Amino acid sequence: MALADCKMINIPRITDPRGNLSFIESGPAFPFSLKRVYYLYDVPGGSERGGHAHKRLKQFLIAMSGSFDVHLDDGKDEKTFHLNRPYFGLYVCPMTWRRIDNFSSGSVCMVVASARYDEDDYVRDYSDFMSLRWSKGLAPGASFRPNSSRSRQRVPLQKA
Ligand code: T46
Repeated sequence: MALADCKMINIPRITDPRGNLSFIESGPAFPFSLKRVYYLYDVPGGSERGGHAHKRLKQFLIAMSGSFDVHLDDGKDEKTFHLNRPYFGLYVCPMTWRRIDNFSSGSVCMVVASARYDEDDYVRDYSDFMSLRWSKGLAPGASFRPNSSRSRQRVPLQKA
């Protein structure tokens, strides 16, 4: 459960002169079985969403329309993904702190999730997140140390 496990996944795309079609289904190519879908829309310019982690929830974020940035942090490293195509999704694994900002006008962020809504699954305080990350079994990799230097990476824009 480190940042390296969070990654962009291609969504199948059936191109058609009538309009393209993409689909997501549970199966070997998808990292979890789907239980819930929700979406953020009508997001005012300058808004920030997220600012929390999930203990167990697995999520897949897709820019259905427009674009936004997803900043992920596993307590050691940070990575920013720019989502701007409905045929790429970002898999966010459990115990990853996320912030979403830089929403373009009219953007829609759809989230496919592995479980129903459960407030107990949220970690909404960053220091609680770090404490949990340090507790046995949740540290992101054997080399994870409190004072080790953090890496910051910006993942390049997705091409059309
Ligand atoms: C995440 C980002 C991308 C529900 O009642 N049911 C739901 O399924 C969800 C997702 C939320 N809610 C309620 C809980 C809060 O009273 O909706 C309210 C707003 O939720 P929150 O402040 O958590 O919204 P975001 O945009 O900060 O975070 C949401 C998801 O909660 C989170 O899982 O990763 O979108």
